[in-house]
Amino acid sequence: MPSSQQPTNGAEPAEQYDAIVIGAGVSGLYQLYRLRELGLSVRCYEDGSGVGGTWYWNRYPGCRFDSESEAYGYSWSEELLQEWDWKEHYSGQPENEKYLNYVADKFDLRKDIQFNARVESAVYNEETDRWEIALENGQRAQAQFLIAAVGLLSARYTPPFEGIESFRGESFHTSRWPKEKVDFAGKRVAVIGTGATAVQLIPEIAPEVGHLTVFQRTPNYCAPCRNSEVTPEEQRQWKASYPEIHRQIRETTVGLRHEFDPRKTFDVPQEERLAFYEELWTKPGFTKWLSNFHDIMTDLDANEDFSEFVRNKIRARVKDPVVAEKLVPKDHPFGSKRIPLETNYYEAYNRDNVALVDVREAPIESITPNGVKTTEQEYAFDVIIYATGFDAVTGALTRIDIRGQGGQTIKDKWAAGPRNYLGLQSAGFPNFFMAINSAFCNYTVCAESIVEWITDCIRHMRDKGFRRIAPKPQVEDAWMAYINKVAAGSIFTQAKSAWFMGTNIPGKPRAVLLNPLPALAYRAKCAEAAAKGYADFVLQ
Ligand code: NA7
Repeated sequence: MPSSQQPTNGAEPAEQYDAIVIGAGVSGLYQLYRLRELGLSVRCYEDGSGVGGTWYWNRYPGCRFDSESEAYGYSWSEELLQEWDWKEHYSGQPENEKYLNYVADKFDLRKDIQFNARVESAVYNEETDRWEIALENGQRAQAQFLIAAVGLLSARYTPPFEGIESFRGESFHTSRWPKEKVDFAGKRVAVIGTGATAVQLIPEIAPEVGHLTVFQRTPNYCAPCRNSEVTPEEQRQWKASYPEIHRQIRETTVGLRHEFDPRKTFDVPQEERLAFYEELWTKPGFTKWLSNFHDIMTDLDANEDFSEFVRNKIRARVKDPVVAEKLVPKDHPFGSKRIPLETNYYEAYNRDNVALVDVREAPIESITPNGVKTTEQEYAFDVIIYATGFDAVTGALTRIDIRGQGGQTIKDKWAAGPRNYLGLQSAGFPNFFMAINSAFCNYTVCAESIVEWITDCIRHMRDKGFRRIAPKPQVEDAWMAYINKVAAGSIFTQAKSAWFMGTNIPGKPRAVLLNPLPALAYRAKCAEAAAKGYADFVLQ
């Protein structure tokens, strides 16, 4: 049980814990489990009314994994692995939310989670070495350790269109989708955005709506998902080979069951290359990206060879050549923005009730009481869906008033882009950890290793009697320089607008938000930092 500290101003006493975890998604649930296992008193605060994080909030039609289901589930409980049956190879949101609820129940995690609890501020008290947390409802709590498991894509972004509040119909952001089914029958619907979310949503609702208008700014290279049901035999095979599956995904570049081909694109003769591309294209999931020639991520000419292959695949699927050309990406290399996986996405544009508006030709000027007004015309709608993405990685942190030593806020410190060491801690913010998987890596496998690193670090501090830990500023500077150098050598930095670089949000500083290191190399750096006795950190 937590203890309480009596305030002097008559307010409710602040609850006392060893550790506070913000967020009950994939990382937060596991962090809670591991810290509790360590014997700490832990409180988890979750904004939603249930567990699941991404899989709680993003309940729009068509939402599903882009990772293989058997590679996404937690790897740390053999019992859980044996009990859970994935129904589809790329499991849908309802199942994913069910899975995380199952985990919460199985490990009795709910008793330490407070739902509908949004953390407003977190202030480090240098005298007590404790974090003082305030929730939006006025409740307060204190803990030695604060772990933000707030997700890398959780701070939703809605463009500040003029007149947005005036719209008389219904409007939704895809990441705050209602729990009740939205009735689209016969309605005039707008979707703004064509990222991974919209690409999953559009083909699901197109047959249901009266008319759908898609407002596209940047077309993407969308690749077929090729989802299918898991057969009993596949299920049996997975359950018999999880240790092997997990060994494999811990060794691949991005923690999935794909690995880049060691050959260089132009070392392979053209005919053989095309046959290889065709073969990749028939395979499910990210195979076309992550089992491709390795130099497509570093060599622009190699990348262009495959980009053109994908463009032709798009052209072949869209009947109207004018629409097809609008859907073909030409201003960024394949993989410099997240590759959406799709099922019947391009075919949606062959329907009579679906229209595409290129907002680069005619930008959206405003939202009106009736609909959307571009520089060319006004469109009337009953429903507007904002599939406009997230203030990725940093947004969920800078929206909380987090203050470290000397009262410095994370927002001020990161005004020109995030500054951290290993993505785990930021100098000047002792005992504050970020359990956010911003590595270019399958969510769960990397999230688990991050949670385990934080847990080991806290164990080390308690064993050795340290009260605070924070990275040395010069180590943080060197890490940031290193990450930027690695990113500069990849195609990550090439897209005009991508959440990888924060360039999807007007005014957000352009910075490397997604760690460009291969997952194995990133985890090795984290392990090395611990193995040298946390020498890169100030321990007091
Ligand atoms: P994304 O991938 O950031 O996509 C957001 C979309 O919204 C994208 O097409 C944007 O165009 C578009 N957008 C943003 N602002 C505007 C304005 N002002 N006008 C028109 N269109 C706009 O978010 P998602 O939710 O699809 O996916 C996020 C991640 O979730 C995904 O990568 C997966 O990892 C899971 P842009 O491309 O910026 O030109």
